[in-house]
Amino acid sequence: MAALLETEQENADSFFASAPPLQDRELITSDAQKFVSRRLQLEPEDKTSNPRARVVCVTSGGTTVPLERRCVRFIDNFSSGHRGAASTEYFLKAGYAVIFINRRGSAQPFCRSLPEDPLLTCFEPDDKGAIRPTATHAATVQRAIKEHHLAIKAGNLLNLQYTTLFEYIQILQIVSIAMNPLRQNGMFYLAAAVSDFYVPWNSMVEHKIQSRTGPLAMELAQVPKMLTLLRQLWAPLAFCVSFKLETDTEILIKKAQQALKRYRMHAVVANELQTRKQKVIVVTDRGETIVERDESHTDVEIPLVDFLINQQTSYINASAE
Ligand code: 9Z3
Repeated sequence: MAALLETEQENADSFFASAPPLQDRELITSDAQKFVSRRLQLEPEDKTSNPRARVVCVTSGGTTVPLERRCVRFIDNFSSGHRGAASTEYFLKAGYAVIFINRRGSAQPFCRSLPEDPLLTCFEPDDKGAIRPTATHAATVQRAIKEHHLAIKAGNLLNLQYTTLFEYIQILQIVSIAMNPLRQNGMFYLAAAVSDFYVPWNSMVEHKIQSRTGPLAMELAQVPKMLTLLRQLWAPLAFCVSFKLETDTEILIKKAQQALKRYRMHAVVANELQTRKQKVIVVTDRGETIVERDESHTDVEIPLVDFLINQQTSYINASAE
């Protein structure tokens, strides 16, 4: 394990050394630190079973991999951010504070049932030219706006956005280190679809790749496995949940079990691309638990978040013994 950590640390060091500097690094760091200290000061009576003492970092959406420094083209993936946005709502409902690290333009909490172009579809001018929600969408719009502002005003939701893989990893590191003082009351719920391959910044061309030079051959480097660093260095006592996505059901559970061991996760949520909205399998060191949405087709994130909250409670209680 020490050798693995050393290798991952070296890979990560070279990744961070060559990554373009994160814009607003100081602001993100101080926002994350302030958000965590507010929770630490809440001091609920019973810290072990009270979700109001807890903070979850939910990562959501897909990272882009730029192909040029002055980026015209990039590699992207399918993730819509629905899982992360829905889960954020259910964690907030359960009393958690949420740091929502999400891809710019991906699904947002409380806005999931709005149409794709909400501003133009949900609002219309009245006779006097004032803008009002349309009758069809008034209730949904009001709920979304109210719930969002309530969560922000109460200091329960911090929204941090990324686009590239470079931004994502740097923000995750900042947030993890800020969450370390929460100890077992911190949770990581890593639902973002993070690229496995990338073009290192120091080998990336500056300008738009020209098409007249013919077919393009590129070598992509492997993204360092940040889970090892998160678990061992950045926030070693936090409850850590990663996600495993496969399109081949045959290998899904095996890969999730491997991830559980290799990265010392507390739980790995295994999901298959086509059925991810109906069913997931949570792999822990006690075995596999199938979690499905109910007959009324509500979100699978309801039972999933509930299950993981209970797992974290057991983990906190076991650590207190
Ligand atoms: C997931 O598996 C998420 O559940 C989904 C959610 C991305 C499938 P949507 O955003 O979909 O609601 O459309 N996330 C993790 C995927 C991932 O990249 N995992 C890595 C892997 O499988 C491990 S960190 O190797």
